[in-house]
Amino acid sequence: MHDWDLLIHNVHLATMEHGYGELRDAAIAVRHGRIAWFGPGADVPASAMTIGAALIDGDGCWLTPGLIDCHTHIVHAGNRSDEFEARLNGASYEDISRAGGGIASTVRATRAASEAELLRQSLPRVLALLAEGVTTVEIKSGYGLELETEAKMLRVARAIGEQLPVSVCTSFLGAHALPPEYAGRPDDYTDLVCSQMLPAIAGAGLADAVDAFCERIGFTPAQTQRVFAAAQALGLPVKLHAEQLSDQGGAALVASLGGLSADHLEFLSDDGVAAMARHGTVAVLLPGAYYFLRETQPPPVAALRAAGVPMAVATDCNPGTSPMTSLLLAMNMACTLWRLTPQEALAGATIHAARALGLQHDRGSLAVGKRADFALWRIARPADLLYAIGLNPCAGVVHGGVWRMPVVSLPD
Ligand code: DI6
Ligand code: FE
Repeated sequence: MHDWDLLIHNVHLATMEHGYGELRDAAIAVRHGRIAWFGPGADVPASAMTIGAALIDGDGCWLTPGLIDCHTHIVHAGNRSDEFEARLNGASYEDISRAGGGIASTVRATRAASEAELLRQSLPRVLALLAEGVTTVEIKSGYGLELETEAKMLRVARAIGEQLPVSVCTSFLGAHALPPEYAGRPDDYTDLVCSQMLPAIAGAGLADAVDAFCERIGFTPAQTQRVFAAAQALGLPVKLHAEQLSDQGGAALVASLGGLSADHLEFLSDDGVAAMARHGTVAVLLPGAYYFLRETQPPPVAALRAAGVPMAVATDCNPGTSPMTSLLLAMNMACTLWRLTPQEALAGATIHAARALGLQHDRGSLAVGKRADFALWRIARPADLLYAIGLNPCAGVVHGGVWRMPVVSLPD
């Protein structure tokens, strides 16, 4: 009768539909990698407990949708701990960048690394995310700034999704910074991104979306708009690093184009909030970079909330401004630094993070028909996930209907 493949019983569910969507003493069933049924444990037919389905006793754990880290630069070579140390010993940002440091040093290292080496260096960071219940991760390019290395980064991102139990969404971020070869010629580099890099990346199926860094030290709104026009002509959705260091009107730009998300947003204006609300653009909040850079201007969380803009939370894992591989820590920071409620922060790493990737119909909450991506937690209540710092209560993960223990080791 019930041809379920997997039944997890003796769990409390946080469906993340309508707040936490708490359902205590429940069970959830999977068929063909999708949620087939969930409900009170008492409603599970006795036959389902004895035939067919693999049965997992959740032992009173909480079960949430698998976590989604919707903004990372997790594929890169090398790190910048030398600069971290130099700055704490008194060097200025200028000293470091005159010495060829900053983003340029990651670009050099990433260009120099072989594809296998880039994968080898990136996998442990992804494993750290997976240990905390992440089942979907977005990965950007942007440390190549020329076609070959941008493509290499995105191939490595795809390989991560093939080698580890995680779904990977890729974003082409060719317009991340000006490569040294194009110093002083940002419009020429923008032309290259639009007319050569983007078509080649899209043609190879390497990008699920296109991102850019709209900032005084990045690309102007006009240049960003050209990149987006090229992306949309190729049928790719757009998203933007917007208003991280100054208000460039980037959020309103990406919103007006029907983009998926505007990310960072510390300097977002009231007009930007209104534009995002009007177009249903997700605000992706990245407290790791704010913390690491010791920024003082928080994003306008109260205004975003009042306007009904969905807020996601992500790690922004990158070597320069957020060397962080803990989504639980990012969620805690969003609560502590920016006053998200625990329920908002958990929604930010599940249902709203799914929306930021255009996947809200497929994952991000517990609903019949959605992907069976779950995290099991040994906690007493959902707020425990947001409250504890450095404790990992993940007791198990289901990815695409397949159960595993939270810790995964490196592939051979
Ligand atoms: N914003 C950031 O914070 C990072 N990229 C971006 O667009 C910085 C990347 C780096 O410094 O390596
Ligand atoms: Fe970023």
